[in-house]
Amino acid sequence: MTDTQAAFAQIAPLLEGQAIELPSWAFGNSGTRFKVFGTAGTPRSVEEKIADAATVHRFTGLAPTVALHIPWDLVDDFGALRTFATDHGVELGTINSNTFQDDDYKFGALTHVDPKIRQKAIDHHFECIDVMNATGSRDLKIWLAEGSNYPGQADLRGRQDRLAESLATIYDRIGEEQRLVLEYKFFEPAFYHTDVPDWGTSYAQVSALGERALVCLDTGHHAPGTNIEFITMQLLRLGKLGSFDFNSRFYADDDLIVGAADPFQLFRILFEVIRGGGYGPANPESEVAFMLDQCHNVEDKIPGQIRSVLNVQEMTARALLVDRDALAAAQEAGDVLGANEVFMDAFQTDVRADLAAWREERGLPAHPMKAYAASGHQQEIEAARVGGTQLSWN
Ligand code: AOS
Ligand code: ZN
Ligand code: ZN
Repeated sequence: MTDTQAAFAQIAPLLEGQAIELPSWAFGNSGTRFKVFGTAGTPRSVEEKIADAATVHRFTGLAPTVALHIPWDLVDDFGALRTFATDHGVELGTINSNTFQDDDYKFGALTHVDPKIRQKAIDHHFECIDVMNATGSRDLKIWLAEGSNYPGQADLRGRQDRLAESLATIYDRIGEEQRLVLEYKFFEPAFYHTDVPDWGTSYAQVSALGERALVCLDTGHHAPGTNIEFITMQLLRLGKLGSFDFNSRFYADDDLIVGAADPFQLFRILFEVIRGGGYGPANPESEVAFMLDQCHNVEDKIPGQIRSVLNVQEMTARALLVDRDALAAAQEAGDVLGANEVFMDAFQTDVRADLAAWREERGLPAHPMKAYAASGHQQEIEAARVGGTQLSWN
């Protein structure tokens, strides 16, 4: 046994039960404001999106739940959809609300100056909570596209106060076992100010609500150079990290495959999650949800999602490999380069062969990407899904 194999054997039990939620919209066609390219085999119904998420889970064992977006995934009977998902081996997860595609929300939804429009946006969240009750979902995720484009356009303080009031009304409606997670994003679609631009604002808003209101950290929603692992640490320290929307970015909110742009950043974030007690399988009492929030513009969607969950698993394994005792000793001794070396040793450990063996022991394909390519599944869905209208991410 090599040193790496021995170290991997130690952390292997902690990989058991890792769960990464898939976004239903990742299976739809998506693109930029310039062009949305169609991809053969793209789902034409919510059921086909769920079937695709179930395929990702079948090949990886890592994705037991799928998040829905309302109204994109609106169906008549959510109880039946829940049964459909269970029959395919997955559960329905987080419900995402949508207040960004209605003309009434041009100048805001939960922050709007007009109480009738605010009430309409609140009612939409009530509808999402009804969906959660039918699907058995725990989390209501709120991302708001609200803000302004020009200095002086809006009363920043008034909007923050109205937001607090609207969120309190929504929070009052969620059940004892349910949670509200508030996502922040520093810009887009508004470019001058955003009403929930940063973790501090989200933290202030959810703290005013209560224990079951938490922050959602989307890794693509920060200015370049932001130390996201620091935010991760701080939110865990404050007991307010509810969930991650994982993806990666080079420039803006790119929604690219997690770990693709900066694997080291993903490693650093996951190290802080583990160190802060937020990693579920290692700390069953922890409830930080790992979700993906991605779009696959030019690559096939199922393998895109398989690659994503594997990237998270691989970086989790590497982050678990950090020799915490040696790290603490070096930190306490002021051994700058020694501490850095302990950290980098874990990051630079190649765990791919060990993970392949680990999967095989559990009846999973050793190499899920290769297994999917060889399975013929992509060709099957491309041949079967003709006619009808392919869904796009929104
Ligand atoms: C938007 O930028 C956010 O990341 C949200 O999580 C959003 O709901 C999701 O991207 C689907 O549009
Ligand atoms: Zn997001
Ligand atoms: Zn985003």
